[in-house]
Amino acid sequence: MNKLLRTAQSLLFERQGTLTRELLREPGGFGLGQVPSRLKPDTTTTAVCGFCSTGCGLDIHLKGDQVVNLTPAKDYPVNLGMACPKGWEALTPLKAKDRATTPMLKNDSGQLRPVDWPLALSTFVQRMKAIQGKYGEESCAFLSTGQIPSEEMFFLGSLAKFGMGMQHGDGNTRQCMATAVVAYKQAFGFDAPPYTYADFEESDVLVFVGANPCIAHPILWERVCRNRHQPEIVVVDPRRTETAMAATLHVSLKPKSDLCLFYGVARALIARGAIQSDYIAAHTEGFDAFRAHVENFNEERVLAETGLERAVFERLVTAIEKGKRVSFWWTMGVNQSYEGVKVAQALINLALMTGNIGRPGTGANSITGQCNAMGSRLFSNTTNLLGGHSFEDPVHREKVASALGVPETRIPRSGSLAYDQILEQIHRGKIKGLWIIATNTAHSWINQADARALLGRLEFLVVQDMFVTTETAELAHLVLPAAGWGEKDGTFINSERRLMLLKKVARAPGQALSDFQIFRLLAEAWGVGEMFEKFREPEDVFHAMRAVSRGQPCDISGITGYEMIDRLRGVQWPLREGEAVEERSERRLFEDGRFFTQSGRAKFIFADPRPIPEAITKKYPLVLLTGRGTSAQWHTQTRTAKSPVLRKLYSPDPYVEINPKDARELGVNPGQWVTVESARGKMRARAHVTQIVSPGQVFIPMHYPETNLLTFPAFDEESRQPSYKHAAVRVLPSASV
Ligand SMILES: Nc1nc2c(c(=O)[nH]1)N[C@H]1C(S)=C(S)[C@@H](COP(=O)(O)OP(=O)(O)OC[C@H]3O[C@@H](n4cnc5c(=O)[nH]c(N)nc54)[C@H](O)[C@@H]3O)O[C@H]1N2
Ligand SMILES: Nc1nc2c(c(=O)[nH]1)N[C@H]1C(S)=C(S)[C@@H](COP(=O)(O)OP(=O)(O)OC[C@H]3O[C@@H](n4cnc5c(=O)[nH]c(N)nc54)[C@H](O)[C@@H]3O)O[C@H]1N2
Ligand code: SF4
Ligand SMILES: [Mo]
Repeated sequence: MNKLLRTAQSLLFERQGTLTRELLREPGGFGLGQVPSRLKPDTTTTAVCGFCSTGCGLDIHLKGDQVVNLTPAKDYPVNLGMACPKGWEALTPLKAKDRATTPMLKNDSGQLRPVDWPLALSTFVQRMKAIQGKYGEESCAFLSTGQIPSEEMFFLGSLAKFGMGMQHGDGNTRQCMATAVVAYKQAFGFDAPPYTYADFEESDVLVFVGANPCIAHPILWERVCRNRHQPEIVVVDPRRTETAMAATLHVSLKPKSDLCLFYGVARALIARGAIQSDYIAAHTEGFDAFRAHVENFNEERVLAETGLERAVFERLVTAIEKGKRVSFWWTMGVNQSYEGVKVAQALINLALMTGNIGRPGTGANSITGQCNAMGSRLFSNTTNLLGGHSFEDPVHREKVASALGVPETRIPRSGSLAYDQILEQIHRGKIKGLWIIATNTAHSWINQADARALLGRLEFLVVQDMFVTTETAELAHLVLPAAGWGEKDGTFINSERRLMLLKKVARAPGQALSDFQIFRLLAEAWGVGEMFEKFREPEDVFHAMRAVSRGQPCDISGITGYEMIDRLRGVQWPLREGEAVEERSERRLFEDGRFFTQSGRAKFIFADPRPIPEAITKKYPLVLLTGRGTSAQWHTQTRTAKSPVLRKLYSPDPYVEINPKDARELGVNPGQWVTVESARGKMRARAHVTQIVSPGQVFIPMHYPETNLLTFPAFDEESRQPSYKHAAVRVLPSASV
């Protein structure tokens, strides 16, 4: 028996060894290749940026086979020759000194030490399988990301679930887009952001809610600036952000009073007769109940709960009433709320009742965050089955199984636990092995002290990242070194549903491999190589994406391959087989008034506002808001902090925005170090005394690792998205941390 096992093992390792050697040698296609095989020397090639979901095209210039620099692509329909500072600096982090260049394994004294790939792979397999053997298959889970190509997400989600039997896997998209996903699915019948970027230019009224595009989507803001209709630009945000300053109307409401506000707006529009009854009758359902519901939100109530002046409220209503092409845009100020789904739906309701959908310059439009958030929504196989399908539906399971050639019995019969529930299962001792890919949980998750403690309790934590120095990698038992953007091929899907190519233009350092290659090696090592034999390179997976998407609202079967995406400068979904599309075209959804629900009608969905989970108290009298700080900082800063140019554009010290009135009362001077404390933790920050925040509020950017020591773990019940943008804190004028 032992002999048999040994033979089997050595065969496996032999195969794995050959494969590893093959992968490492393969020219260009993989990590250690010299010249990216598909690129000619001395050329310029266009690839999509790897930071935000805008999806700017970047022209990357090669001298010989070496990348020299990049410039924003002039003829790219998204960015029209523009890029923000992160885009210009996209190549810099690739050369950082702390890149993960070999697999690293924690030794007995708790230090991460370099090991070779065969040992890393066998350790992964042996330890995960041992945990599954002891506690059941569900005791191992994964957490992934909206920042790797769809092909890699697809491979990961298939390998982990169908191959390794991990039922649970979620991603940082939960922190970001889950609310919009649920809101769209319920109202439109599918997770389908309807717009195209031309809508920024064609609206005569743009309403931005909880969105700060000047900082978070600077090139989308450039598109707004190209609008020739002298639009009314409304910003609904408690803070007077850069975007609010540039707007024509700032609606500075009390944090988390959005639901009350938009129901009040709906009521006022109905009262003024400013609704499109024909549209409502032909294309929607549930309006009468909605009309009855919003009766409860009269102007007095709205003004009391939102803290707005009457004139501001009325101007907002009038703008929507008078607008011919009104578009509603929302981001994290909506999604990251304990009642975010209902706020998003309140915006959808406004668009539906005024007929502002399916026409140029209109829409209820959620802007995505990460470069491939939309890809992860459709193709990560986490809460949805691949291609926006349902795990619960046997017909869907059969379709996906046959498209992939995997046994239907390998497909779980329900979706995954959400991110917070996976952590909860770690807490309960039910999940013991965790594989984290391209997200930095120990910095970005809400109520971080708790999250770090939980990660520390795992029997086996694998972190697959470009860098060894991330807060999460430092907690890992095993680090798998990943190639980054610019070092691999694949596709991203941007906010307007456009599939675009990223390209391998540089080789990854040392032994680092693309996530795609790592998944292939792990599939072999796990013993399920044959199940994924067809996935030789990313484009093979792209064809699998086409196959599973067939017949879905996100059908991409008409996109024949990477060459077509490159030639047409990106292609928006849907594109069904046989459909034609022009180069640089822009398309929006719902132009025919038909939605993806069973009845074909969009739904009015609503609920009563709920109390704030952590209200301010005498001890913690200030509301903490968090979000993006500058256009030069990206999330947990593993990439952007590596650029000397970007570092010049933001404060190296954590800072807290505080209103002059509060600063005066607390005896805090501008620039002084203070302590910000919540019931869960505290941090040092410099006081940025500013009118950006109203009295009673403070704001700290999320880019500093301490910020999430303060946040309060409340979640939207329907979407399980964390409510990052409300916690009760106090500010102490001394820095006593
Ligand atoms: N430079 C840069 N750009 C980025 C990113 C980055 O890290 N850096 N990250 C990307 C990602 S993943 C995302 S998700 C997007 C996020 O993009 P945004 O959502 O635009 O950015 P945030 O700053 O998180 O939040 C937006 C605003 O919500 C407001 N807000 C807080 N509470 C409320 C409320 O109760 N009601 C309303 N109406 N507003 C509220 C905040 O004051 C803030 O100004 O940015 C993307 N772009
Ligand atoms: N307080 C507060 N917290 C927040 C938010 C907030 O507004 N307030 N916003 C939330 C939101 S919207 C988001 S999206 C999250 C973001 O949170 P995270 O996802 O944790 O942030 P990132 O810094 O983008 O982490 C990405 C990680 O992937 C690595 N990486 C980059 N490219 C690759 C690759 O190709 N392969 C691999 N394997 N690794 C790679 C990076 O080095 C980095 O460690 O933060 C959330 N946290
Ligand atoms: S706006 Fe977003 S996609 Fe465009 S260059 Fe900046 S980070 Fe990249
Ligand atoms: Mo995000």
